[in-house]
Amino acid sequence: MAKDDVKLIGAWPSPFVNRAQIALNIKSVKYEFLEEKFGSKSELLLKSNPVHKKIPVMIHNDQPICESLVIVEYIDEVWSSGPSILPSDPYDRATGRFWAAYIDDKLFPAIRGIGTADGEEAKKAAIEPVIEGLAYLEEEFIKSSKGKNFFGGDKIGYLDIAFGSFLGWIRVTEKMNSVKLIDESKTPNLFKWAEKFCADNSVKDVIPDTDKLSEFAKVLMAKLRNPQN
Ligand SMILES: N[C@@H](CCC(=O)N[C@@H](CS)C(=O)NCC(=O)O)C(=O)O
Repeated sequence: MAKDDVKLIGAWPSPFVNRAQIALNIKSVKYEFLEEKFGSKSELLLKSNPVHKKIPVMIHNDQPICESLVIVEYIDEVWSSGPSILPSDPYDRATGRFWAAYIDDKLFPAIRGIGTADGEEAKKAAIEPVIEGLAYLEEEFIKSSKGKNFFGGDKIGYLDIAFGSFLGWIRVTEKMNSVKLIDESKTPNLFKWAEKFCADNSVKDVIPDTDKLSEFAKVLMAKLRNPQN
């Protein structure tokens, strides 16, 4: 068992930070949460992640680890005696990493695009790639869950964390744009999965409440529109 001095530099609304929190919870690792102030970057963050200057950064025994998915993999390797996060089969691991990259590179930017689209037509066009992406993930869920509750089978695994961390923002996007993205009739498996994921002990206190996150989203959007304020 590793010697455990664990600090996590983050902020509650960040889905990337939420990934690290969920992984630490799965492994029952105690950590100190160092909350960054919205709109500024601490000395510790700049020193620990000088390349990207982004959260999350996990500091394990004074060593910084950056990038949420790298952190999740690191946690899985270091606390290997806890429940496994990555699949044991190399092909399943490769597939999980493929979809995690798809989520970060394509799906999340597309979801953000709904929030920033101006006008009805632009909104409609922005929703299309999200619906397409969710249909892919519905298919992947059917393949990889093999009739169980999670992408990872009986327990939450790597792809559950990579995708599930965005559920708070997906719900906020649904609410603020009066659109259903994870729709019970179109993606019934993802719909059930999302409920189970959010109710899990390792997740339920991590994924932000939709109303609270909506309030934060309004502040964030105002700031993006007018960075001077
Ligand atoms: N690829 C990174 C993305 C992290 C990220 O975008 N973090 C945001 C918060 S949600 C951030 O720190 N933004 C500050 C900035 O862009 O300057 C990861 O997976 O950790």
